[in-house]
Amino acid sequence: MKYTPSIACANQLNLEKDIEEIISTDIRNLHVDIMDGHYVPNLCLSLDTIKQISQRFPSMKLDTHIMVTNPDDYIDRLQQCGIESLAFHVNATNFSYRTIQKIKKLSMRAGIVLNPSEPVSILSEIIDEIDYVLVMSIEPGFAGQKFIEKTYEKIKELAKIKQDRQLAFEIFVDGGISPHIGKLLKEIGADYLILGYPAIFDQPDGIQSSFKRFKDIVEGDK
Ligand code: S6P
Ligand code: MG
Repeated sequence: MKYTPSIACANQLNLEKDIEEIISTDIRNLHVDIMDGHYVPNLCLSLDTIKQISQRFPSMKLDTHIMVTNPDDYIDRLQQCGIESLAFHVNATNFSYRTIQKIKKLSMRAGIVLNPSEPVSILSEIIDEIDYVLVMSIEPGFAGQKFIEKTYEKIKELAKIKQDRQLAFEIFVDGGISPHIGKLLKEIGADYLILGYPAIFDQPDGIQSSFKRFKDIVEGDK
């Protein structure tokens, strides 16, 4: 199992300290949310902040989740920020195939995002083109929401497609993931868990120790 802390849930007044604490675990990637105030009614990290994070912490791979109405406008600039992976919402464009090719051409991993109301079947024509699917287990736009239980069926469906069609795409899950939910997600085929408030950021024992606890539960036998 791989783990990606969502930097939107870190202390926005002291990102550096939280990222240093994340680095003190064995985690080497960060989930970076970008919002435009249109696709979702909220704003999040700016491109300048992302560039600074990438320059200050070159050992960290940044996986970006863009919640924007015009994903193509962000691809070049994010590549210049030093991004490793870029996931856009399938319903934000009529031309997903082209957007995927553009991301890959710039040597980034291409991901596609499914909202809770969207079925896996809408990916059927592009699923062999992408590096990962980011399954939203909450409505995008805000951290701190309750995990939507129907997500489990979606993960099982994706894991079955992977197996039946012998595809290599990875399955990321984003939103409301507590340790026990993470364990269930691992058992049914998720590859990456996005870590937010219920995982490591809103915990009294701090990031390092709550991550250890989280990982022990997800990967333990009990
Ligand atoms: C939501 C965003 C997410 C959150 C994530 C983690 O718009 O895409 O990546 O940052 O949900 O937070 P939490 O508290 O839901 O686990
Ligand atoms: Mg996200």
